[in-house]
Amino acid sequence: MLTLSRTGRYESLGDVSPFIYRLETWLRMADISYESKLGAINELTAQAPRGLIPFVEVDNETIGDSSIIIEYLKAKHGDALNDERLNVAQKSLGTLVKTLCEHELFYIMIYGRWVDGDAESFVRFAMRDLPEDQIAMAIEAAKDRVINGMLHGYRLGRYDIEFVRQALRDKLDALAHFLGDKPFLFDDAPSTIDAGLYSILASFIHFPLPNPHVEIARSYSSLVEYCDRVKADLYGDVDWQHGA
Ligand SMILES: N[C@@H](CCC(=O)N[C@@H](CS)C(=O)NCC(=O)O)C(=O)O
Repeated sequence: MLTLSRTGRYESLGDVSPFIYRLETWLRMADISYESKLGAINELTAQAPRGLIPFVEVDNETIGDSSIIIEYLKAKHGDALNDERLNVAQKSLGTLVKTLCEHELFYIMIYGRWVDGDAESFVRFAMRDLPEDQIAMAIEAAKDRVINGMLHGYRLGRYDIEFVRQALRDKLDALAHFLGDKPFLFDDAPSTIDAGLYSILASFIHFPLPNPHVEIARSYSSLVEYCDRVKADLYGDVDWQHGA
């Protein structure tokens, strides 16, 4: 049995980490069974190969990185989503969409949660198990690591909020264009690219704390329908209010 370490559901959000949610979504799309081990985000990153989540335990090995894990499982179980049906143009678009989702949109999402939104509420929400006397210190430490470290390093943190909001609109315009009115990015069945597309879009659209990025994303009706449909199809068994 494969064990997936997750941070757990948070109201309407699948996981605080869009990369964990990407992998979990892919496992569900591919119908590969798994058991979950829940942990706080800092505990999980401390155990993870490269310090990055997700990681899984499978075949007596610990494997990290959602893409490496998916490739491992495809080699083991076969191409359950039939990614090989895609032609060269579709595969090339898939590479671009994957990069957009895992890099630009990921950092824009971080900016939305930490700079454009209320970072303190987010930290309280994500670290809800932390005792109250440790919260203030955790908030300061997390802000320093994320805003001064990660966002400054990626360069997005050096831009003002309107610049980043427009960057988000540009990315969502492009994704809504390529999705069109199809059920999934390429046709009427999910591919591996849809797992990542869904997980990052849902990280905005299904994010339970309002912030301007969430509002922008929710104004794209086709993207909202896509996220709601994938969630209903794949996560129908989850009790979103109480489910872990
Ligand atoms: N390419 C990796 C990216 C994973 C990643 O960036 N995970 C974030 C959480 S969403 C993380 O572990 N961040 C910890 C850090 O940056 O120190 C994958 O696909 O798994």
